[in-house]
Amino acid sequence: IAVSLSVCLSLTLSVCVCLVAFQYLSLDGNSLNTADLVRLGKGLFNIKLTYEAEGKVNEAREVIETIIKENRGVGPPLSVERTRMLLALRINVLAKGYSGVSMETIQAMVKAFNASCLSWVPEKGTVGASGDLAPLAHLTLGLMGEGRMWSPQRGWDHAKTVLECHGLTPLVLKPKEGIGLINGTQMMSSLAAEAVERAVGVARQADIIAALSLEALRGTTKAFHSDVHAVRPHPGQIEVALRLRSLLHSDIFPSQISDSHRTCDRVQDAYTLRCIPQVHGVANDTIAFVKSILSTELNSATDNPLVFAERGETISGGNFHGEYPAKALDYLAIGVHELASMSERRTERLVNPSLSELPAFLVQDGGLNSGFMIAHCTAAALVSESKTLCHPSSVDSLSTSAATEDHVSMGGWAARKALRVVEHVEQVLAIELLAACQALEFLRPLKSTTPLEKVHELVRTVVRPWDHDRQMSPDIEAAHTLLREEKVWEVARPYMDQYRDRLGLKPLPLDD
Ligand SMILES: *[C@@H]1O[C@H](CO)[C@@H](O)[C@H](O)[C@H]1NC(C)=O
Ligand SMILES: *[C@@H]1O[C@H](CO)[C@@H](O)[C@H](O)[C@H]1NC(C)=O
Ligand SMILES: CC(=O)N[C@H]1CO[C@H](CO)[C@@H](O)[C@@H]1O
Repeated sequence: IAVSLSVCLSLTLSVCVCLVAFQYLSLDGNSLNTADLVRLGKGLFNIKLTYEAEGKVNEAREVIETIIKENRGVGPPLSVERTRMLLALRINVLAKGYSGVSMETIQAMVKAFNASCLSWVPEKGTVGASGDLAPLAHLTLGLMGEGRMWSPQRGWDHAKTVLECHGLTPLVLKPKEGIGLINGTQMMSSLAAEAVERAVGVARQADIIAALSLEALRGTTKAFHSDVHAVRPHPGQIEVALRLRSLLHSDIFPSQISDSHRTCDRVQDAYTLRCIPQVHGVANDTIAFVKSILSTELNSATDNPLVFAERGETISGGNFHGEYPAKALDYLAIGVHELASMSERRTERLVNPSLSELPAFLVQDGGLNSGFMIAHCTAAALVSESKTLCHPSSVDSLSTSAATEDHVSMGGWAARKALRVVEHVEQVLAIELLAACQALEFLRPLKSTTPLEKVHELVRTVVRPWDHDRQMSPDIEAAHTLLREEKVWEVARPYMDQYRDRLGLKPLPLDD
């Protein structure tokens, strides 16, 4: 049984003098999830192979060919965090025990991970068919003491020097071990893990930001009534509507703003307000679907040939084909992009006086100040770029390797562009967050609900109100950081839970 991926609380002294005590995650090739992979990427944990994994790996050691130094890399290297994720994921897959790589080799990889010695891996250059060959080859090259490597103590240096500094010896590949180390989908899957975890974070904060805008635009909460959603019960839609009810005017959290326009004659808001549960809801469900594909992929043997030790047999199959993660990444981009598409329209409503009945571009002295005009343009430009990036890359395929690999997934590009789309979504929502907070201040002295006022307060700890024009990019960056660190979610969450509690509903699920 695989209960192995538990965070062990024991602190262990690492072999390397540069490191102190570290918590570790156990890898066995079966139970890694996207959230833990991201944590490994951040360097929060060491890796320990489980006892069972060690056994399986040892049994499987046999076959396979050495090819390595082909494929010089193109373009910039992967970031430190992403390289760590790639290495961790590769170890996880080898730990499954179907690749025939020797125990010594895997342990050398774990040691390098523990010491944060990371190979130079090019970001580009995988078609994602026969696995992420080029990136994984570079990952291996560094471990062999060739090319460049990074560690916190040495920075970038010759791989050999970096390894030596940490008391590690360069990996010497056993006969036929090369393929076992480089065939597989770990490059696209580790980028996918980062993309999906960031998508989770931004999607739930998008609900909060949308609620702020709705409040600033004096929208109605009628469309979020539970009866409406009960008759179209997609899980994401139900969930988002409930989140909105818990943030907006209610007996539990009354809003003076909402109360002040109770008698106004508007019965229907624009779709980017009224249809938040429907559109944000499907983004939520798409993310959940992609996550489930990835959790299978992260724990799959995707190399080739596979070594079935029990039967003493190797089989050459096609598990290195990246179509699964590639398709999932394309869906992810398409799903989360819509959050930005909605957000940009709401920002337009906030800055446009004929729609908001607030000062033009959310600034007093409009003649002298351009206010949020440029910020809105930025949001529009990002949304437009994402529309191009959302063209699915996995519908493309080019024949490589003299027509043996005559269908490829293009998953590497799917991964990189999904990440870019997620980043754009974060930035566009950061802009909406600033605009909504600014808009709320024109409605003073009226106050919004407690949870939304707390979000406003949080934003004001890092960004001042916009009274005269100044450079806006530091503000956008500060708001983006709040979202990346999930501060907006953290500040609102206790109130959302309080609301659920009062209604006898289960609290929000804990993060995994
Ligand atoms: C990596 O670190 C963990 C915990 O610090 C330790 O248990 C494990 O043995 C280390 N692995 C190697 C190969 O040094
Ligand atoms: C590993 O990747 C290659 C393509 O580069 C693929 O064709 C092959 O089936 C895999 N295994 C071996 C042993 O080449
Ligand atoms: C990824 C994500 O946030 N998924 C959520 C979607 O909605 C369901 C409720 O139906 C939550 O349980 C998920 O966590």
